[in-house]
Amino acid sequence: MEEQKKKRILSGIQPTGTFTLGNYIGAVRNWGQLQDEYECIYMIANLHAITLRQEPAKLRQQTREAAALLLACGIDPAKSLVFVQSQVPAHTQLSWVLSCNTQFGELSRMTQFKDKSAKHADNVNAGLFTYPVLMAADILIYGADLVPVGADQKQHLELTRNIAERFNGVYGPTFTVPEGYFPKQGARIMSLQEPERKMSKSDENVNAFILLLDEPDVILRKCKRAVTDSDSRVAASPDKPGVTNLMTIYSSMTGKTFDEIEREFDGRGYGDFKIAVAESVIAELSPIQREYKRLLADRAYLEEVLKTGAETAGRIARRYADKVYKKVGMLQL
Ligand code: AQP
Repeated sequence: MEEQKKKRILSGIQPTGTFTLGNYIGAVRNWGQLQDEYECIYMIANLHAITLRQEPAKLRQQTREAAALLLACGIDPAKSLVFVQSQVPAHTQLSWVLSCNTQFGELSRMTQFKDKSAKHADNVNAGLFTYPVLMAADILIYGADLVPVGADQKQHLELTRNIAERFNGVYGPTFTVPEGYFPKQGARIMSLQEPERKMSKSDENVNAFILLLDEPDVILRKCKRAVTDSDSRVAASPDKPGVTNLMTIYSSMTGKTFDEIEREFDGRGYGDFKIAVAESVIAELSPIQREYKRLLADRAYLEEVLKTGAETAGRIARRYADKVYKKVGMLQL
């Protein structure tokens, strides 16, 4: 019997800082679990990162660290393609053609642009505006079937689909129109200080997030300081966003349901609960941190993984970019 071709999944993460527990629970942890079922392509999105001002030396270091962290979190370069976005120039080449097939009005409607330009009013650059076009290129250039997206990226994926369909309509079938992939587990983790906002690695308040490389005492301190609610009952509810967020974290770490957690902490108050949350996070992150340190010390290996990844990704991407350039009438060399 003919073996069915695996579907191709593409996802990326920006090297804008050490990954948070939110990045891990919402994205990276799931990525490792997809490797056997799908053909996975994981990109460190350093070109996207410079839509906000970055310190060059720090960005380089964070890019290496992001690679080491992805591998430490279980992404196996023998199974998945791992590479750095800027090392595959075809992404930006395709991005230009796609931007000529994207309307100004469409980009103006993107809520992430509105949010980020309000937050960084001193640097509303054109890259921030055209970010979703580069994201469309990242996806379409691999013919990805599926793209894992959180709520905040849904609109960008919809735009990618529109661009692909429009291009296919004008130039003939070229791009696979990707679908969203919604993982079974993949909760949205909120800030520990302002639980109505998502946990973000670029949050100015360091107590708002747990980083994957935080030491145990730091994790314990941040959990203890996490904002909770006025009563002391461990129970999930929309009017208890702080406790609900901690329960989501605890549930993601231990596999326990909300009901089980409520029973476990019945009558025990927040103090015990916060310590248990911290301990569960420490237990999950300790082996990742050990593996991360080992990998980061082996720079030759990391560079080899990224080089091989960029070469393989580059071959796939080049083929798509050539096809597109030919279709839109560029002279071939
Ligand atoms: N709080 C979160 N809960 C669940 N999933 C999350 N992701 C991010 N924050 C949470 C998911 O992580 C993946 C990679 O995200 P990214 O680094 O490319 O960009 P982001 O979503 O903007 O993440 P941050 O941490 O908030 O970065 P900064 O602060 O630099 O903007 C995505 O799949 C995302 O859904």
